[in-house]
Amino acid sequence: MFKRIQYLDENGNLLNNDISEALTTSFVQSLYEKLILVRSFDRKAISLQRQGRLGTYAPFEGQEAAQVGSALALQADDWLFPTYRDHAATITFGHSLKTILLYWNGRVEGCIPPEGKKIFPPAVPIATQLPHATGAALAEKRKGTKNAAIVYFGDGATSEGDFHEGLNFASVFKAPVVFFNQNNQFAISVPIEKQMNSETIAQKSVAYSIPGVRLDGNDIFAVYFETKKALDRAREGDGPTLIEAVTWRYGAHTTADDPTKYRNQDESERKRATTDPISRLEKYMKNQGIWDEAWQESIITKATQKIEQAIEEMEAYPPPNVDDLFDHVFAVPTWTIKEQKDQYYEFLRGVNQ
Ligand SMILES: Cc1ncc(C[n+]2csc(CCOP(=O)(O)OP(=O)(O)O)c2C)c(N)n1
Ligand SMILES: [Mg+2]
Repeated sequence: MFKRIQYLDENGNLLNNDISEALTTSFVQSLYEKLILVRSFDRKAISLQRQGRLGTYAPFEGQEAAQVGSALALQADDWLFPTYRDHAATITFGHSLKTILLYWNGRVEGCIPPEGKKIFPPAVPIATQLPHATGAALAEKRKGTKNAAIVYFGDGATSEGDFHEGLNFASVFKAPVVFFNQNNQFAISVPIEKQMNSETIAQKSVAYSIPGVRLDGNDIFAVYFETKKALDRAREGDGPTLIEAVTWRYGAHTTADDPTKYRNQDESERKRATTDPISRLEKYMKNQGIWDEAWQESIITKATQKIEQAIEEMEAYPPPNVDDLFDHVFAVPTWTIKEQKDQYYEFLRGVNQ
């Protein structure tokens, strides 16, 4: 019913000639550069966590094209609602690497977007961000702007009530929001076939009479151009779209789990060999004669320098303020929060005696 759209096949062949004019050398090279930066960052973050320099971390390796391609389709005044796994998207839209590192170090500064950028803090309670995004989009519509919102969520999130409430409300009120699903086919250890009977996630759009798009999430061209179309529709007042980007996470759910306990990791390695989003773009670029090893080396070096500098800045921060743990939960703290805060200070006094 919903065919998976591809613009670029696994061998780097362009399947959609309508976009060839837009694929200038500088655009394609900038996509590749972004993919290299976020993958290098992701790998480094895992190693920092292993060294005890980050608290925990949720890797996205394998999902880079889905995140970079979609976030790149946004305009500067749009909204972005991420989950805990969407750092490649938030980096693409303007978050600094340092901010992401601060977040995973448990710092409140890790939730603050750059001046003027509407990036929400990562949502950890699954699917809660969908109604938020619908609300923000609706507010833009009421104000009469042409701004839209994009909201990221996983396959598991589509089994939550908030997913359905977000879509229903957006559909009824024609909110300018793009529901961007990354179907990495696992919700922690639960494979998609054990979680839902629906064949696709895109088909869930039918229930709300909104357009549904199923695409190859490892094909950065399909992701970028299809997301742009959906955002344009939203801006024109035609309402929301549900996009399902079919992808795979190559690694663990977070640094706290071991994927070999619930799936055969050989499958991930096989998928990497055939569907890796970066190799696919690289093949296309080689076919076009716009990729060579010296250039690749130079962008890897640039990415590494940027990452090392962000780590230095993150590690130079003064110790966090304990109050931050409690003070940002409610505008007016409840008695339970006050009690927990007092108890924690009492605990710290005991530790420091
Ligand atoms: C409301 C809620 N229930 C359960 C959890 C625990 N939990 C954290 S991640 C996760 C899986 C989510 O899977 P998916 O939506 O596919 O996103 P992915 O992690 O694959 O990116 C669950 C169940 C949670 N964070 N929030
Ligand atoms: Mg998932």
